[in-house]
Amino acid sequence: MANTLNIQELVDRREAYKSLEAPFYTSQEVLDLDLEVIFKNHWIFAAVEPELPEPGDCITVEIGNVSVLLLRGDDEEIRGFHNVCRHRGAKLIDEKSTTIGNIVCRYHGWTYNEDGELILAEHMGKDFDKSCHNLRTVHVRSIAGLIFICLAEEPPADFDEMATTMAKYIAPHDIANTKVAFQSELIEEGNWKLTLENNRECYHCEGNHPQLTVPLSEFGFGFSPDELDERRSEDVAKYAKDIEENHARWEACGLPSAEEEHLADVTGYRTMRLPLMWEGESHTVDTKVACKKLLGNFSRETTGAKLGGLSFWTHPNSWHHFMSDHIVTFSVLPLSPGRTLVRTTWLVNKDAIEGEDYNLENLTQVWTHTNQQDADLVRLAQLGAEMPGYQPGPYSPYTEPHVESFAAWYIERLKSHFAGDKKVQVAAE
Ligand code: 3BY
Ligand code: FES
Ligand code: FE
Repeated sequence: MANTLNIQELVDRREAYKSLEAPFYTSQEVLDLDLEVIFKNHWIFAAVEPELPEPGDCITVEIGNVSVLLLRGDDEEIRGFHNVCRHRGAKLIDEKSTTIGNIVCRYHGWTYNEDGELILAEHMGKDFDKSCHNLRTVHVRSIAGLIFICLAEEPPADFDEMATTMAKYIAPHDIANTKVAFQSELIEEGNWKLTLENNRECYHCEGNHPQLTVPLSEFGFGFSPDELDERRSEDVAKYAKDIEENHARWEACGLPSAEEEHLADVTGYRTMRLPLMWEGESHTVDTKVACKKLLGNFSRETTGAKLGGLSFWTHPNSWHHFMSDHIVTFSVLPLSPGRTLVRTTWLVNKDAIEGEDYNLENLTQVWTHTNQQDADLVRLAQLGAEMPGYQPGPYSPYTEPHVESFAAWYIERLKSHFAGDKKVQVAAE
């Protein structure tokens, strides 16, 4: 008799501060549940507004078996729809990115306007009610240019709190006046949760990320008390002072910088602006800005270029780094139990000219290399999770607390689902 996996039992017996049991990383049943409970019922980071800068610009985002069409209308608003025709269900927009007038289905020509209303359907007879066949909408919210979508009928309401807080942190980087300098799509050979867990710690950074010479420095200081010799204690104290002084300076420039941690919320997130090492201007190999034209109102004369790195991490699928000259955003989408898409987007001032103001190689190399190195680590973690020798192992309380926050959040969301929480409804198919 085939073994059936009791996911609820695995959820209930999960031990805090330990990695998850193997089926969470390897099983198709768990991935199906993740897609339903996590990805269809939470706010998912999907894109940045500069990916669709003009009215008529349209992009598609695939979440599991759902394709979402995002379209900027003449009123500049971005709307989201299920990318499925209401006639016989053909996929409407097949491209990743295009520019359209109305949404016209290629199959029999049904045509929808930018509000998703069916405005043309030939040969359906005079009694046919077009208004019953509008596109199904998807919730879309932009936080100062970061586009989040939610496939649930009733999305988690605490998004508003994150949006209010984060708009203040992000707005000075002025995403509206940026352009996409580069976008990469990397398929990691591992479960999406391994990608997220890997992102939530820098325990692995020293040994694996030679290009990350502008470390997200806080991660370098996860010493346990017995490891704090005199030299390390001095470094830690110096870094704390550095943060304090920089925060005061940045706040005076109108840049919110203090840590906000809401990792146990349904819409869980964390943010903080951190100093960068050495010259400390940006995420580049020489740590200087990659783009001469800074973002927003930043300038060498007023704010200076040393504005640290504002990091923003969200459950379940994103992280972002905002510097004085460029922004890097990462979106994680599961493809199968052992394959995950990581989409990385680099934004620079929209007036910056490639070759003159920035060099693409210099702009992208830290994260291109770091992503590749992370992909290789995730691949190894997946290979291990698939072996009979795998057992959940302990997280470091000093360097992996945010891995625990992510795992605990995930388990809590599944518990909530099993408890029948109305806010997390699995769509009845
Ligand atoms: O990009 C990040 O936020 C994480 C943190 C440290 C490791 N990884 C690079
Ligand atoms: Fe779209 Fe027929 S399936 S018009
Ligand atoms: Fe890494």
